[in-house]
Amino acid sequence: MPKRVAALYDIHGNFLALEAVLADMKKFAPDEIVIGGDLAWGPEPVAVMERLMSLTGKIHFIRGNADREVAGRYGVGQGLEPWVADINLWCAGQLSASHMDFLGRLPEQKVLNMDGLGNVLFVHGSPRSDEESIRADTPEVEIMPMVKDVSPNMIVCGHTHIQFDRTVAGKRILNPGSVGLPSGTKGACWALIGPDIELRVTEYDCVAAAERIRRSGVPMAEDFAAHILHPPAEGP
Ligand SMILES: [Mn+2]
Repeated sequence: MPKRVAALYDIHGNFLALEAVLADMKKFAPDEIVIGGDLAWGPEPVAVMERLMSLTGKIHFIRGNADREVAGRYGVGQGLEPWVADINLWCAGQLSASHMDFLGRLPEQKVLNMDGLGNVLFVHGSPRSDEESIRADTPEVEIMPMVKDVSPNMIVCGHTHIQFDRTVAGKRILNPGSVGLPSGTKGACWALIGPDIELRVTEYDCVAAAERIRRSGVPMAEDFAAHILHPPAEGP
């Protein structure tokens, strides 16, 4: 059987969305899982970290910008917008030393050899930055310098929270979308990779998720809840 990998990106502390994807994923029995960064920054950092750190099997974690920022306790002094910093420091305050240590040690990239697809590079933002955006409509001329030193023919990236699958600048570039804070889609977005590519949207109880978010104590809880219930068209 060809290897099949589940790619779960941008969970952003949405515990019920993560649970829904993990349950849906079981049906496909993927051989390996890639958790593509931005794990904890959001309404339920502790529950999400506990769940992720207890997963068994072949799990590869890569680091998102938000993981770097939470682990480093970034605030406005490190360049975060005030509202991002509020949430960031609240998350850092919720997490245990072992959660913070885990986030602080994540590698930036992972390469997996996939039957039929060759080597696949997993990153959070772009191959050269965890906070650089590649979108469905990013012009080829902008993408070319981001991928020029990449040897794999396929790149999986996240960060912008909207699914796409496009071939540009000589690379197939896939964004699995966001598990916890998707834009343009209601549900929890992820991807199954190998040998085909399947962009999936797992429906879950967004009303229950919004209720948990309101009780979480996270700053801007109402905005998180509104995002889950009525996803904006545009990604971050
Ligand atoms: Mn990100």
